[in-house]
Amino acid sequence: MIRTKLTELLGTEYPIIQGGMAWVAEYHLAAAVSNAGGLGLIGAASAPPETVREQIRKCRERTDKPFGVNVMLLNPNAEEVAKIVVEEGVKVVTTGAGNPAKFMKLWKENGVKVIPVVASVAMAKMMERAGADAVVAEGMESGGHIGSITTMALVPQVADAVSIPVVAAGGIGDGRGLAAALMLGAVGVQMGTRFVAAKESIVHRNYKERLLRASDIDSEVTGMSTGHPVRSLRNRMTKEYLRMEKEGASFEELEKLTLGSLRSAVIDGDVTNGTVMAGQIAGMVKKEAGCGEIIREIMEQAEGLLGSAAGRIS
Ligand code: TUI
Repeated sequence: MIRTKLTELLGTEYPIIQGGMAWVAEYHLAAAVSNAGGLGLIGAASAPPETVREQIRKCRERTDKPFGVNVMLLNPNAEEVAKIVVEEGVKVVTTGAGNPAKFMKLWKENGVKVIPVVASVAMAKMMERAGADAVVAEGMESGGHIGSITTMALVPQVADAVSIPVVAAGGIGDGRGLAAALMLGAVGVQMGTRFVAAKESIVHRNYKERLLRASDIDSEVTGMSTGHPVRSLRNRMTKEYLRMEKEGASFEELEKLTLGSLRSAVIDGDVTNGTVMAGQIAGMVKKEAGCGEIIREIMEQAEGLLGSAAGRIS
């Protein structure tokens, strides 16, 4: 049994949070992860605020366990989503791609646990000062919008810098990753890519199959020049994007290439011209499994490793 400050904070059975992935983290997946004993998240991303409300209600119909909402701060409607989360009585919020300080008062006054995703020590310290309950330290192995430091380097530095619990994310896909994260000073993990391949994940069959046949070196980072680096699986879109970036294309030209491209990959299954966001552990995800099976396997492996490690040293 692995009980940590994270299971205590969230009221979950296991110290595993599902990533708040745009388009992917909808209520079927979130409810499945929560029912399996982790913390499922609805990714508000750029969805219309009322859609987020519906998603929350549908998730609640499917689970009586805790679940949360991820608020993506680049979303112009983030403030409305922030209020909906409170109105709907959601207990946990994670945030991504920005600084959630301006929503902190609203959330804290309404008893919402706030767990910002950060990619640097400076942001982690700022979030602690602003009243965050924990932080997710996300390394650049992650899929989607990323920072520049690896999980291995980031997590212990964040753990040293703050007194609130730290959750590790980026490059974690099995029990070895969870055990290692605990060794780095984290109290749990957030995983995205592994859950994209879950049976309950609604991503298009093409997306799932592309992920399942990906190797370790199949992801690329586009958008380094625009200040919004994004990791996704190599395809015609990433090749074209990187070629244009090398030739000094403008932000607007590059944006045109990826407008609506995540949706077209996740929903329409266009894995050639769409954005197939996935982390560097993509090569480790070899089978589609239910969330219950995924979480049980991770917990058993981590418990075994932590037990045997303790037995190997003196
Ligand atoms: O947010 C994520 N991952 C995401 S968001 C997303 S939607 C999107 N799609 C295309 C382009 C841009 C966004 C897809 N994947 N992860 C959490 C995360 N947050 N990683 C890094 C950060 C971050 C970055 C800067 C957090 C704070 C931050 O602060 C900047 C500032 O000072 O405001």
